[in-house]
Amino acid sequence: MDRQAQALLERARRGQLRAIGRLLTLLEHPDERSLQLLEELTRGEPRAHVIGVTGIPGAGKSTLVSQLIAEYRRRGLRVGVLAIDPSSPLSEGSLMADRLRMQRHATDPGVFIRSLASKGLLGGLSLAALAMVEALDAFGYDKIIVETVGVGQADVDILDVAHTILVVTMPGAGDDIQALKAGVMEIGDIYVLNKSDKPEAEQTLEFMKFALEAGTVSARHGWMPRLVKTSAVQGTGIPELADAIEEHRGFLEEKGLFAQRVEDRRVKLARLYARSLVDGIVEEIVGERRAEILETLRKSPDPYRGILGLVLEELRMRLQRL
Ligand SMILES: Nc1nc2c(ncn2[C@@H]2O[C@H](COP(=O)(O)OP(=O)(O)OP(=O)(O)O)[C@@H](O)[C@H]2O)c(=O)[nH]1
Ligand SMILES: [Mg+2]
Repeated sequence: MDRQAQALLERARRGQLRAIGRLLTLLEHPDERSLQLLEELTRGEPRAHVIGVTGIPGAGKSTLVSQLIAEYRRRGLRVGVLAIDPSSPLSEGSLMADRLRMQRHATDPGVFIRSLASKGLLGGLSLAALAMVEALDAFGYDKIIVETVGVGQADVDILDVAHTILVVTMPGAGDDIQALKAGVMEIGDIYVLNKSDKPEAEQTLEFMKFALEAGTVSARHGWMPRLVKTSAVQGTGIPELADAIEEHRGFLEEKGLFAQRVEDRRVKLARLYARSLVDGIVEEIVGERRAEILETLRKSPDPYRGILGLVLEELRMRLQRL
């Protein structure tokens, strides 16, 4: 690894937020340098508890995350947050809003917050996010909270490598049954009914209790999903939520699942890395040999087979040189 990266790494290890930020930026793009960094970062024992936060848009996820950060700080823990918005390159606005909502933690050295949008990420969002989780773990953050916007976004498979998944909903709007149908209520370890300060909250809570008890909700590895009600604006239910999260962590550790999920996460990271490298090379080849490809398209009786042969042959050669 070059000197500059080495120096950055040292400062990041000492908890310097700016160094951590710059390091995460290096990890956004899969290349030789980020690969070296990853090797370095994943040498130590993984310790962090990774918490995924998802749920219906506007349910109060970011506000809730901000409250959770405060609760963890009170408990003496360091917190890293990744706010992920896969929806569009136009996400700056909402990301800004998220950051503002969490801004009260901006000057706390025990908290690191990073927004991530798909824009300009060559290797994709999941790859960048997973690499950043490894980094935050290496830098000693006790809790890593990953907030994703929306549910079921195809390219955010970061959620299934989180240790604990929170699904955040809110009262009313008749959205609850929709949410159930959409499978939202199949992935949560903990269901959070936020905005419980609203009058319709009781009814929704009953409905969710029913859904949980009726087994509509599938449990992962025999864990009975918990239901917690919060009001992120009023700050109620937050210690209870943090306790439920700890309970789930205890469950994972007892069953040996805590370490297993770290392994799953690392295997996935390696897979995404490999895929993005191959993708990049294919793009290069198609760009460089465009003339030949067009020629094949015009003249060959089996143009696709021909193009594929051409690309794969070149790919084989370049892979050997890696
Ligand atoms: N009444 C009430 N409003 C809340 C509560 N929590 C959040 N809100 C409000 O709900 C709105 C959305 O909050 P966010 O935290 O941005 O919600 P989000 O789920 O992160 O939104 P997206 O990331 O856009 O999906 C904001 O206006 C919050 O002030 C709550 O507990 N009660
Ligand atoms: Mg949000």
